Amino acid sequence: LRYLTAGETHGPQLTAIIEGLPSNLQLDFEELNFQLLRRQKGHGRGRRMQIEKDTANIVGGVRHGRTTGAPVALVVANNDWKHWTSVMNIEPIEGSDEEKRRVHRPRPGHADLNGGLKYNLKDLRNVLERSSARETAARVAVGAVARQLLAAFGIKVAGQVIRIGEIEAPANNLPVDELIRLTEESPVRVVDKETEEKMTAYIDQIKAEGDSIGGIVECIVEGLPVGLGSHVQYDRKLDGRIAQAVVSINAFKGVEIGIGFEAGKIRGSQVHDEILYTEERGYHRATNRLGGFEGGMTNGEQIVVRGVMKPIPTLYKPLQSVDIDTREPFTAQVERSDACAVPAASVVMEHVVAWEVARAFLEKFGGDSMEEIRSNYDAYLEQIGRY
Ligand code: EPS
Repeated sequence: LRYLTAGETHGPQLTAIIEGLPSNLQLDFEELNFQLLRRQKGHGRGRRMQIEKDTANIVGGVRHGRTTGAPVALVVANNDWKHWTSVMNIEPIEGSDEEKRRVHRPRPGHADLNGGLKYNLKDLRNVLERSSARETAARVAVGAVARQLLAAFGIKVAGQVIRIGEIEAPANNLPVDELIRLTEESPVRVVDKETEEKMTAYIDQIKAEGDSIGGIVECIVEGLPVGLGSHVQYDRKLDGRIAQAVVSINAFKGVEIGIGFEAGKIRGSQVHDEILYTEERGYHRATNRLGGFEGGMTNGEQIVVRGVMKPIPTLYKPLQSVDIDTREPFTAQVERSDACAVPAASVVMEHVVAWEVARAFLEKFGGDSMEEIRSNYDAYLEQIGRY
């Protein structure tokens, strides 16, 4: 199972191709678009989100609502494109730098300067158009398909915001369905109402000061069997793959599994989860401090992953940089940005995690049709039950 995305933030559309899906996966298109809508919401987003109404248009690999086993191609249109048809034209255009909206002033914290130097591009727009977090709309669309595959086997994915800047949400241990329902009602994707109020006021304050703010998000996956991923090779360890996927989300700087960095501060006896057995639950753990992983494999407990997002580097408050035409210093001016995209990033993280889990799921139970996967899955559960 693999995918690629293409497309620029102000281009006509984002495009994704998913290769390796089984046939006969029934797709719920409304559910797919609901996931895209979730990513667009959240307190702290900028004006662009009033322009976009993301929907996934499937243009290959699906017939009469079901996958055929062929690559699935999908497209998410950019409504903002109509304002950029000349600037982002595929054909050469005549006009001044101004008219082409050429970018020669790299923004600190963005891909601009590194990408310009690396690809030898003197118009940094060629970098920023692709490095923009707009691309995460395509990743959510792809992850939403993976999520439906997992849902067919009773696997659920939830997300919540744990921290925005100085404001931390109190820990909760809610059942996954409850967590999904409650976070959905919150503009900052937290359960606790008092925290929600503090966070929204805090984001407003940051925005009023022309600044931006990051945070920490958590993703939970429930309903997984033991043994997705493997201890035998570095690139088959599922926790490692999830870590890569999470840090690859725009602006993410770190990842934790279970208690994560806390594990470096306390003793082994306080970290490891004791093994229990009952007729009803089979083998399981007394606690889940290791976030569902031992030896790079799922252990049957919930996967718990956290990611940290830095503040969006596009600031109304200018930072010092150097013009690539003159090599003279300047202070960057910005027209449009999000003050905080942590709630949206929480949705993105759910989907990149869902993707990695689905990939490992298909490696374990792989088959060309949903029916074949189902029988492999059932046989494995039976084998585990007998163990
Ligand atoms: C982004 C900057 C903003 C965001 C954009 C990501 O867009 P613009 O430069 O057009 O104002 O709105 O996010 C999205 C379009 C999206 O769909 O999430 C950036 O620089 O990363």
